Amino acid sequence: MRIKLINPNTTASMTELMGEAARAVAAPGTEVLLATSRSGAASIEGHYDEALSVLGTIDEILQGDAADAYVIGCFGDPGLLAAREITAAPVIGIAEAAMHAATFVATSFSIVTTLERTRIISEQLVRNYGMQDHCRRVRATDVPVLELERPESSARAIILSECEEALRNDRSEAIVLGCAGMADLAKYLERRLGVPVIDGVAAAVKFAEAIVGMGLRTSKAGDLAYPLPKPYVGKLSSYAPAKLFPTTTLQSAKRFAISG
Ligand code: 2AL
Repeated sequence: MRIKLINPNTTASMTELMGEAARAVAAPGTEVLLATSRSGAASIEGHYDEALSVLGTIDEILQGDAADAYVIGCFGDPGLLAAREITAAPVIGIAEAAMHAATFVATSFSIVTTLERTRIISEQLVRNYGMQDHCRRVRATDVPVLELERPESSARAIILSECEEALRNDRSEAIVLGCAGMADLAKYLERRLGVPVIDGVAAAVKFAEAIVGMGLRTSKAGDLAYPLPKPYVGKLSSYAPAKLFPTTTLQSAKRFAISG
């Protein structure tokens, strides 16, 4: 099967790092296609970065490369539900995948993320995904996303120390890494900490394989139906659903709107 791993930020070196983590866990029959967003921010560290990243992700999904599933490789899961609307192929976000994976191997976990402002985004996701009973705490390290890339940075030591704090003080039994750019740290941290450390990129790829393997597709019976046809104007006029999807596809969306 073909899984397209989309990095919603525009830093290609981070896509490569995520690709290594993905390919390390992918089954022999899985081809991981890598895509770096062609529009938007170099790193995603806030609501504005997230909102503007969504078009780049949509462009990659509409590329037409016949992927069996898509992974959105940013811990805010930006545009996840919009992405699920525009394709029937499963779309997995790394934050949702990581939190679910954590619950299979531990009763409780802490998320260790980058900046304070992204901590707040992660806390919103914990609530959205109903993980309040499992996630004991989200911890920020104040490490900017692109700092994770610099070999000479102290990011690794800072993250290790924050994970140790989490295990000491949060009553957590596992760590969820709160940034795709931390994918290469999971095994190192696991060895140092002695508890499961979950990288969402790996988790999302394995869940994508499982969902595709079960023959599941995204439901089009509700809010994840294809977008309703209507005019779009201005800079986004080319994103009008009628310009992107065949009439038959859009008719299924209309049917839901009428009966639903
Ligand atoms: C992220 C991430 O995973 N990639 C990115 O650019 N920003 N998330 C985060 N919490 O820092």
